[in-house]
Amino acid sequence: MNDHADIKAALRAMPIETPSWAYGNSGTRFKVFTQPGVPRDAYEKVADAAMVHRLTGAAPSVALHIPWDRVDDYTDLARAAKDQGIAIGAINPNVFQDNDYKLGSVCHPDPAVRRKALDHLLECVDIMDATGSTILSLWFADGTNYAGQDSIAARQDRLAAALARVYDRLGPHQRMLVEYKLFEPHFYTMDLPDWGTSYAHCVALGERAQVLVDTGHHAPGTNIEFLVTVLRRFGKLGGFHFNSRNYADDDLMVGAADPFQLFRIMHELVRTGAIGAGSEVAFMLDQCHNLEAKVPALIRSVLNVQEATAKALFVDADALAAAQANGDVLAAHAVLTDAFSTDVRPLLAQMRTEIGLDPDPVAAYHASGYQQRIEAERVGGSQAGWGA
Ligand code: PSV
Ligand code: MN
Ligand code: MN
Repeated sequence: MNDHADIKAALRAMPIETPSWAYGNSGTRFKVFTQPGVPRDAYEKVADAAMVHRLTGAAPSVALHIPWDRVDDYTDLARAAKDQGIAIGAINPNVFQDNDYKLGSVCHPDPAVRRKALDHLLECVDIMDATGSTILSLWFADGTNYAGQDSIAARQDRLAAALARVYDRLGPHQRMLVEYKLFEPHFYTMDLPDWGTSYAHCVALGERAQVLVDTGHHAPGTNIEFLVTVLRRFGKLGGFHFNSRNYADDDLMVGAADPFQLFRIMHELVRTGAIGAGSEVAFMLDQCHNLEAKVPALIRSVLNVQEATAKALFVDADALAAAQANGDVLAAHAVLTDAFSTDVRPLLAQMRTEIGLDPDPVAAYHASGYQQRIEAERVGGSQAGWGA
């Protein structure tokens, strides 16, 4: 009997990174509802991320956001992570929360502000060196609100110049992932609004600059699996920030709003060889858990990614190729929907049992007493940084 050893092996070789900021309090511009037990500092965020990894076996690193996760000694933080079985993942600079950045950061019209932003980006590469991180995740809130507010062309030049300075500072084992976002916080132009602009800057920089696709950062109706496939074709898909959206940058749990879209993305990744050992595509979550408890929400998110990926691995590639070659539209589509309709949960449960994990990580979390312990031990948890 086929026990799908190949599918389980591919999933076991697929790390999914959780973001430190998803463990902290977060909210909307209207209200932050604080939760008991949330981490008070970066060490406690690392501890929660390690718990997610212990239960899922699939989340071996945690992304940091600087300065939200500022510590005195980053080497020590990396050691603490390692002691708990995880590593420090992507370093995310923050060049959007100072008053100085009202008109932008690296695209700001004032060279002094651009310099300040650049210095922070370079400091983040120092933090990569200290923590062993290999990915610098760049998201810029830069943009304008009104036609004529600033020169679009000059801002592109300033952006290119800053990116080049940071790129030159990277070590040979480090890469830079450049994120884009359609709108918000600016509403007339964003300086990196779409994958085309990110792609063009990354091409100009060199092979260690790649595009970061945040699934929540597109116009409604954008075909994300299409752009993912094109980026893969040119070696420019660096990674993902997974989350799901109904309206805009909702940052809900990945796979919640549209699991079929997640499956379609994963299917293109399977087809382009981005799933399994040796993949250069970084799978990261970028979410905010405003209503739901954070650690189990992150566990659920990891499982959602695994489920979508397992279904994509179930696609009968030979049958699909045959149907496509025959121009059999319905048959080709049915190959995909058959795979999407497969209940992969028993296989994933079996995979977990085989590696000594509880088959149901969410239930295992609730049974572990961890939530009760952090609620008792941590008083005055910190805010993720959003929605103050
Ligand atoms: C802001 O839109 C954002 O959600 C971006 O996706 C970044 O990756 C994230 O915040 C962390 O800065
Ligand atoms: Mn993001
Ligand atoms: Mn976002």
